[in-house]
Amino acid sequence: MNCGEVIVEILSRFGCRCVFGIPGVHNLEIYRALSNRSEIRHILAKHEGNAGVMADVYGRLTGEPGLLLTTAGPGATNCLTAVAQSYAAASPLIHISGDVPTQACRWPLHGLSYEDFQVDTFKPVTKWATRIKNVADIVPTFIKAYEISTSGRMGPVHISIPIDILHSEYEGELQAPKPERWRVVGMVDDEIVHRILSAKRLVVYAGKEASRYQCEEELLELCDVLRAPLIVFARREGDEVAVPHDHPFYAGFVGGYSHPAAYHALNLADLILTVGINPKGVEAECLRLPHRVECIHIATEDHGFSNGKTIVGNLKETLKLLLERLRALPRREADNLLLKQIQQIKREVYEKIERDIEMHLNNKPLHPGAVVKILNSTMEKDSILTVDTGLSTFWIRDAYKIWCVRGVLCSSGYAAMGFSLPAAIAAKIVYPERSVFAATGDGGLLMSYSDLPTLIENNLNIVLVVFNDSKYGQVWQHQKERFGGKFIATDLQPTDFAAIFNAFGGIGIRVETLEEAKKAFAEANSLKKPVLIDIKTDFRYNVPGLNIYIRNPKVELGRG
Ligand SMILES: Cc1ncc(C[n+]2csc(CCOP(=O)(O)OP(=O)(O)O)c2C)c(N)n1
Ligand SMILES: [Mg+2]
Repeated sequence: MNCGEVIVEILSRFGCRCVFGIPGVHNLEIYRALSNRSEIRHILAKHEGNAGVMADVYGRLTGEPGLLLTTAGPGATNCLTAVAQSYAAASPLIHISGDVPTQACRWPLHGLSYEDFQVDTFKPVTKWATRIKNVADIVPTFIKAYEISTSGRMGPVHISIPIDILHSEYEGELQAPKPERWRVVGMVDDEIVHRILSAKRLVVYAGKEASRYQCEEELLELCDVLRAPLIVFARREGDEVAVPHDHPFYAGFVGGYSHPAAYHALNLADLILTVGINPKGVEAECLRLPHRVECIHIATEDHGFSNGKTIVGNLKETLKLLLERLRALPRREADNLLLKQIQQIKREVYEKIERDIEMHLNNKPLHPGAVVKILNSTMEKDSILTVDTGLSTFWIRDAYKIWCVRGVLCSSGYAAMGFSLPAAIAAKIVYPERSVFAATGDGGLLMSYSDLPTLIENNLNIVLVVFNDSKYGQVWQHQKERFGGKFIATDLQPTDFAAIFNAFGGIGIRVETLEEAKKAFAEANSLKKPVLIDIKTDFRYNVPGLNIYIRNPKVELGRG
């Protein structure tokens, strides 16, 4: 058996069922081995950047590492942005890449001036990056990669495999058991339980790692048991931890901008129970506003928080234990007034945003909020929406109604355009029975549209919604604020994306009015085929949330 076959055998034993990638000379032996396997599906991407996003989202939704397979040099570096994004998102991912030979000449095919260029490139954007130098290192490397990517703060790892190693024969018997998952349960002692129960105004605050450990159900149950509000961390793109918008304990998001309900709850809290927040970033920064409060942190490692105790463990397992302990005790007395106030503020915010959109509902080109309203009425309760980076992102954050846990996926802080199409592909592969919608600007689609054929080849009936404003609208808005009437590099040529999708063999529908848009969504829903709805939208409207949410100047720009 050659090392390509060994790698695929290891992946199979680890339970891997899907790989996203593109072949090339330097990874062909892995492809040869994949061609003999039916248990591992391969999704052929058309750009490694898209393959990387697919692997990232596959990892987020399954909890198993997403697998990304590239060839050496350009194949590998093409996915650098996606791997960096998965690092920012704390997504479990293993990037396997072909590489130049161990004894490469100075400028080998796909190489640069030194052999370790590829692995060095990925070091800063992964939890671990390594180049396999000996055949005997393959099994331990893959075991370590799996363990690192799925434990603690999850994230990507990179493995470079020189082509000569890949072609070598593997001697001896293959011992590669599936590594044990990291299930350390944090110490929930009496003191902690007592402190939680005795808090007057307890707030539960979930960071993005809570979503990577798929804790949404436990968080909602915890809030129910404790009768405490839940606030979640949000980047500009939207909630990192997606829970139903109308859940009685959900109080909104905090971040560079904070929802007034969440801010109110945070302001009054005498104890904050955090789950999966990163101490170095905005997630923790929010807690200092407007004052420091005692916290109990449930975290994947001891970050040295100085404002309270930290319980280290697998977030889901630790929450389960905490729930078990709390369920056995008398219920905590709820602050009903606070809970009422939260619901009241949430209602007022929704109404304000609705009013803002209603005023422009029949305008042409369409108001982006009008499109979001149609999404709200078209999507089913368990539908998944993937979101790109651009103006549509803000409209979705403000006006879209999430109905189910993990119902929205966004790029998670790294904010790379071109996320939503490949993210939707992965979501549909993980959940073939659920409807999946992808929202993107025209600019975002131009960055990722090489994978439109992937929808058709794999018969993935995703509805792709294009907010087509012939602009880098979000950048235009920034320039409007800051350039005193001058604009540069924001115009995009008017493009008929429906025609492009039709040319690829999909169903493209172009719409300009509200009625046409409603009809197109209804049609897309009934067709059960890949559909692209190209909607002419207007980039000039101010996003209402910016005047409603509370700005955190310290974290908004640059660090927000
Ligand atoms: C990969 C990448 N390049 C550049 C940017 C900067 N950027 C943020 S939003 C944006 C414009 C987005 O345009 P579009 O997708 O058409 O959405 P719109 O704002 O027009 O709705 C740009 C260029 C980015 N976030 N990611
Ligand atoms: Mg645009």
